[in-house]
Amino acid sequence: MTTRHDIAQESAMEIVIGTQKWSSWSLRPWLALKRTGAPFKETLIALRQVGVSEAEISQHSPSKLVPVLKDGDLTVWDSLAICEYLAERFPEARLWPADQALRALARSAAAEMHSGFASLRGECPMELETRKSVAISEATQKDVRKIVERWTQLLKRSGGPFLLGEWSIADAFYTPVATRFRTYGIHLSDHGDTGAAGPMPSACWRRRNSWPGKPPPWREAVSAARQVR
Ligand SMILES: N[C@@H](CCC(=O)N[C@@H](CS)C(=O)NCC(=O)O)C(=O)O
Repeated sequence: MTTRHDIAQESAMEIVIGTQKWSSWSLRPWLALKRTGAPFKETLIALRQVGVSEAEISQHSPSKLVPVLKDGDLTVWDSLAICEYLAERFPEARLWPADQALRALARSAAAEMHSGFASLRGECPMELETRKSVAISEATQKDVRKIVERWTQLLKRSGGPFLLGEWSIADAFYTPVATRFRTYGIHLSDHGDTGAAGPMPSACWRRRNSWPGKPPPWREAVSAARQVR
């Protein structure tokens, strides 16, 4: 009998993403998918084009938002749900930490990013190719301080080099944040980072040859995640 899983195995997965320099939600599961090492097709939708993107996204996505993952006849939408699916589908990739306590912390941090930090996200959208200095509001400063606290807590607990030790979905969730700090010239030392937790945030994935094929703008995102402070 052919199972749903067998069908999914037969064809490469497809991830539908938005313009790479802007779509922080797309970047997160894309990094997780890369980390699995599985082959996949990438479908890019140009965002910020009135009327065009919505019609195009609707063809792929029940939520009318990107990212979306297609695996055989299964469509999974929403960045966190996609990452969870990939973690189950590719257990050997260890997208969540093996240790139960670290896994719970990784999930807490990823969920906190997924549902929070609205002021930072609204005021400092991901703009990979841009550099500008902005005066951030008190609410955004609060978000930045909270992120510094979170990274410090996690790095101290895990010992690094990534937030929970080995690279995990939590790192994928904070990589776009690191790019925002660089884009907007936000220095973490102005927001409570004392350096005590070591290099911050290591919210990236350093394996060599991570980027087969055309060099994506997201290479810049990963390099930013190594350098904030
Ligand atoms: N909660 C969703 C948010 C997805 C989202 O807001 N995606 C944006 C792009 S980053 C989008 O599709 N916008 C539609 C548009 O710009 O037309 C997730 O985590 O995947």
